[in-house]
Amino acid sequence: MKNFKCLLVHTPRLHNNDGVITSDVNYCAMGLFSLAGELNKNGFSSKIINLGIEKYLNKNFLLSSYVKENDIKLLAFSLHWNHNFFDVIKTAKYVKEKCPDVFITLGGYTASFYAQEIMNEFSFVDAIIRGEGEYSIVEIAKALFKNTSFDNIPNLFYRKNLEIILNKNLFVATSDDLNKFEFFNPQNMVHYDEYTKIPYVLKYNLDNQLVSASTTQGVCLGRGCFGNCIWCGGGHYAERKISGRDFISYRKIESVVSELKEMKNKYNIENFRFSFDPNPKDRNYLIELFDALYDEFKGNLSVLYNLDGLPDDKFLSAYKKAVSKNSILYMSPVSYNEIIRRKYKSFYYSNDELESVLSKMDNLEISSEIYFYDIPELDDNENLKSQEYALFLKNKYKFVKDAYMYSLEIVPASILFENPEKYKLKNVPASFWDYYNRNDAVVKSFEY
Ligand code: B12
Repeated sequence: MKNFKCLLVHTPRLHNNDGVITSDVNYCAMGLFSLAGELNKNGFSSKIINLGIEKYLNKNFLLSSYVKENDIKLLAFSLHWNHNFFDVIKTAKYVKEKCPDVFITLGGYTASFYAQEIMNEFSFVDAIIRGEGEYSIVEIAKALFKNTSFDNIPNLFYRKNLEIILNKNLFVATSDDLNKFEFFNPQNMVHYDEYTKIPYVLKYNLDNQLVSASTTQGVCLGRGCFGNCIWCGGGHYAERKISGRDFISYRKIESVVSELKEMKNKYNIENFRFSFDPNPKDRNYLIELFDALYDEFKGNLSVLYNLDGLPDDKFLSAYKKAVSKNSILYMSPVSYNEIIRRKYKSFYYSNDELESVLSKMDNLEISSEIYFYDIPELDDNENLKSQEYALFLKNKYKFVKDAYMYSLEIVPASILFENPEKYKLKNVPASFWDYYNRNDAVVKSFEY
C-alpha cells in the first residue's frame, strides 16, 4: 500500500494586481493533518502540500508535474473557505486534464455545503467528502487500492454509472475519535518549516517573505459549538447542515499539551492560535487546559485566543497564569448597540458587563483586541457609534491593545446567508457561482 500515494492540497487565494501576485487564505485547514495522519496510519503514503509555499519557493512549480513525478493516485483538495473556490476548482481542472488517471476529491466546509452543485458542474471532480473526512478518506483510498465500490463509505458524494450518489451513512468524530487522530506531524507536510513562517499575505515577487512568527496551525481543542452567531458558517445549525454534527467533541488535554510542547520546543513555533469557546456557561475544559499548560510551560506560552463569550473570573485567573504577557484575547461585541448584539450574537453580554471585564483585565494586565462589525441593517450613523465606542474602549482601558471594525462577510450556511432579506442584506451570493467568481486571480491560478 506504500506505493499508493495520496496528496492533500491547500490552495491559497491568488490576487493579481497589475502583474503583482499575492495570496491570502494561506493557512491550511487544521483537519488536513488528521486526514494525512489517518491515511498514513492505514498504510497509504500521504503528504500535505501548500501550493503557495511551493510556488513561492519555485516559480515553475506545477502541481500536475508533482502529481506525475510522485505517482500520486489520490488527490484531495481542501475547499474549506469560500474565498479560494476559484483557485481550487481551476487548479483541479488543469491537473485532471494533464493527469486524467488521478482520482480527485474535494472536502471542507464550502465543498460540503455546495457538494451537489460542484458535482453537477465540474465533471473532473470525482468525489466530495461532506463534513468530517478522516474515516471516509481512508475508505476511499482502500476502495481505489482494492478496486472495490464506494457504497457505504460515510459522508461521500461520488459518481456511479453517470449518476451522482450521496451515501446515507454519516461519520462525525466523537471525543474518542479525536483522541485517536494525530493533529501535528511535520513529516506529513512538504516544506513544513517554510510553512510555519508563512505571512497572512504572501507577496510572490519579494524575497524573504517566509519570516512570520505566528503559528500557521490553529490548535485543535475540539469540534462543534452550541452558539448560532448569525454570521458564522460553523455554528450549531451550520455544522448540522455541513457535517451532521450535533454535539461537541473535546480533545484530551494531555494530547494538546504534548503537541504544543513539540511545536514549541522542537519546531520553535512562537505563537499559538486557539479559537474554541463552544459553551461559555461551562468552561471547565478550558480551565483544566490552562492549568495543564501552566504546569508545562510555567506561563511562558504565547497565545492568541478568540473567545466567543465574555471571560469570567475563573477563566481569567487560569489564563493569566498559563500564558505569557504578549498573549492576546480577541473578543467581538459585534455592535455598540445592545439590541443588535442580542440579535446577532449567541453568547450575549451588555456593555456594562464588557467594561467590568475589561477593567478586571487591566488590573490583571491581560491584553485584548476588541472588534466590531459594520452592520448592513444599521445606518452609517449607528455604525459610526460602534467605531467611536471601539476608540473609547481603546483609550479607556490600557490593556485593550487595539479595537477596530470589520466588514461582515456573508459565508455559506450561516443564518445571514439563509435569511438575507430579514437582515436587509444586499448582494448576498445567490449561488455558488457568486462565490466562485469573487476573485481577481490569474486565469489559470496555480497552474500558470
Ligand atoms: C479555528 C478557526 C480559524 C483559525 C484556524 C484555521 C485552521 N487552520 O483551520 C484561524 C484564526 C487561522 C482562521 C482563519 C480564517 N477563518 Co476561520 N474558523 C475557525 C473556526 C472557529 C473553527 C475551525 C474548525 O474547527 N473547523 C472544524 C473542523 C471540523 O474542521 P477541520 O478540522 O479543519 O477540517 C475537517 C473538515 O472540515 C474536513 N475537511 C477540511 N478540509 C478538507 C479537505 C479535504 C480534502 C477533505 C477530504 C476534508 C476536509 O475534514 C477535516 C477533518 O475532519 C471556524 C468556525 C467553526 N466553529 O467552525 C472558522 C471558519 C472556518 N473560518 C472562517 C473564515 C471566513 C476564516 C478566514 C477566511 C477569515 C478571514 N477573512 O481572514 C480565515 C482564513 C485563514 C486562512 N485559511 O488562511 C469561516 C469559513 C466560512 C466559509 N465556509 O468560508 C468559519 C466557518 C467562521 C465564519 N466566519 O463563519 N479560522
